[in-house]
Amino acid sequence: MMRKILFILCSAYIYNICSTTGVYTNSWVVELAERSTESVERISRKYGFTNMGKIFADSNYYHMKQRAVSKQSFQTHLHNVRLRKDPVILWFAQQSGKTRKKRNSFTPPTDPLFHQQWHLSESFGHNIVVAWSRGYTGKGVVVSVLDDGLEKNHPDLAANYDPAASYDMNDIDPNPDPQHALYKKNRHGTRCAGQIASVANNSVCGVGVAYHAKIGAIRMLDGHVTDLVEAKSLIFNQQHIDIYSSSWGPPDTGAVVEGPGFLSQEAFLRGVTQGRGGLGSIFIWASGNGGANGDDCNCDGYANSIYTVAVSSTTDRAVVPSYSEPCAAALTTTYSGDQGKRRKIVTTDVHGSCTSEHTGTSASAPLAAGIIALALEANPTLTWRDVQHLVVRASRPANLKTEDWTINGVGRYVSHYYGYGLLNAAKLVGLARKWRAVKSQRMCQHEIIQDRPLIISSHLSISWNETACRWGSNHIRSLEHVQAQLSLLHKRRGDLTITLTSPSGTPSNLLSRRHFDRSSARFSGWNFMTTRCWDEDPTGVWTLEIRNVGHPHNLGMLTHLRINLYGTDEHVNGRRMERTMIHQCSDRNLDGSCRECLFVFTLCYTTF
Ligand SMILES: *[C@@H]1O[C@H](CO)[C@@H](O)[C@H](O)[C@H]1NC(C)=O
Ligand SMILES: *[C@@H]1O[C@H](CO)[C@@H](O)[C@H](O)[C@H]1NC(C)=O
Ligand SMILES: [Ca+2]
Ligand SMILES: [Ca+2]
Ligand SMILES: [Ca+2]
Ligand SMILES: [Ca+2]
Repeated sequence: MMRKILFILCSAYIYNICSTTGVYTNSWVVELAERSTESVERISRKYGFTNMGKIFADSNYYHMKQRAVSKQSFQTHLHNVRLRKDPVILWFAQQSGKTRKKRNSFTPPTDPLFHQQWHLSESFGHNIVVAWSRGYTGKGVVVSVLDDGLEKNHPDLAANYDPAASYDMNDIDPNPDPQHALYKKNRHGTRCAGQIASVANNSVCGVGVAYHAKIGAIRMLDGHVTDLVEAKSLIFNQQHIDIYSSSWGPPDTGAVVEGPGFLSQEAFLRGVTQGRGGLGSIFIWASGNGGANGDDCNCDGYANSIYTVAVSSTTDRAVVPSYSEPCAAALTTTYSGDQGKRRKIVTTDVHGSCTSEHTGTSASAPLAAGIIALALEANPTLTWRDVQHLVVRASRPANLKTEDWTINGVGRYVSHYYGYGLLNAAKLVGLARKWRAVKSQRMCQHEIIQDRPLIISSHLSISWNETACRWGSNHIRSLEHVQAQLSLLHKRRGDLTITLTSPSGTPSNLLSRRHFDRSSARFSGWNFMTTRCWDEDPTGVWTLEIRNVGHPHNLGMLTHLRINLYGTDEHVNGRRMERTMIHQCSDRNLDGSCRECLFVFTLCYTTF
């Protein structure tokens, strides 16, 4: 009984069933003692078989189909007990599917620059080739790059170009082709698009991570970027586009605190609630290139939005690149370029060419978008929050170097520079297939400091005992995002650091010192966000600490602190893993349909 329930849970997402392997079928082969037509008919009637004919013309072996038995059954049918006792039946065998693992026949793409795409190669740990060899290449998934345009006739992009995923918000026309000025080459969007979905095996450049995905672009950075332009871009054709890849944001000077305006906030909200038929648009975001300016991506309201997946970078040497900025909102990491003459990313470029010079967190977001496209192919029913849960689970510290790795309250390594680490494509698609959707999002909100302003001198520490709305309908057992909404004033904003520590002892640097931020402007209800407590139980004592690490005579005032806990009442990390049986497509046709399908025992989440 339990097994059957497990089967239903786990097969809920399976949409290709083509053959039976590893389970008993409704076919029997029966050897009869008598050869007459009458005796064959009699046996058929007696056991509810349909006679499908002889196996070998010169034998008494008959193929019988049992109508009353469901096509795939976990146990040899009770019928077999009766068949065994029948004197007319000499021998029989209920046919069971056998596991025939297809030999791994994957051949790497033949594109001339593929061997230079080091970030795709197996030795660099994104495990993209493994995901490809399992048949996931982005088929049926639509990605759009929000940038400075896309050269839609580029020989390595044209075949995957999707006009329905494209628009020109700068010139208000459907053609997103980049416009070049003498002083400004608008090549960024074309480079990012190539990372995601440049065509495989066409003798041009290299390949995209999701080389069978559809790719479009919203040209929106080459003009006045207004709240309206951003909002229209973020919700453009949201029932068609699955993933929006954005490698832009407020200036990375290390002195700016800025986020989406009124309309863009609405667009994000409508994206996650209405996009993809209500499953939610997937917004992938570059965490920012302000590393050299000491910037912190928690001062970037796009990267630190709960609706975006903030992607950080590492290099081929697995070190933090100089441009990379840390923050508690970072979720995952992909490869990008290193400085100077060191290796960068090989992709498409404008004027039909290829480049080996693409870099920055700008290059990391599209790479993550491509990898997540593979996961959406593996399981198109994932919600925007499921995707974040899977990214947390499929990111690994690997060999990424930083002093900043911490183990959080549920035993995961997490870093302000890398989020949960290097995104593993094979792991991501594997988990995506088995993942059971998380319950709808809850928010538990508490006012901590409201009408008793506190002076910030050198160190201000505030602790509170969080009940996580235990007795209400918003009780949260497993955290997703946590926001600390702060209003404060300080003589020199950049001298402040803010740390939030969870009951499990996980520290999140909500704000690091920003040397270039000399402003005395206030944080006015700014949402600092952390993803570092993902899956932790929020119940217990939290501590928020504000430090002035600059001149001790500079004072400040904290006027408001509100805490927003997001998550569900499910103990998500405690979902039991059970062995169970699912169908798995081991080989696909070019149109995405399943050519060869396996029934395999695999680990699966259960509700028990
Ligand atoms: C690319 O070409 C090779 C060699 O012809 C082939 O084995 C492989 O399957 C092709 N890959 C794709 C993605 O078309
Ligand atoms: C926090 O509150 C809970 C429930 O009221 C209580 O059991 C626990 O002892 C409190 N912890 C502290 C440190 O005050
Ligand atoms: Ca145009
Ligand atoms: Ca190519
Ligand atoms: Ca920044
Ligand atoms: Ca985010």
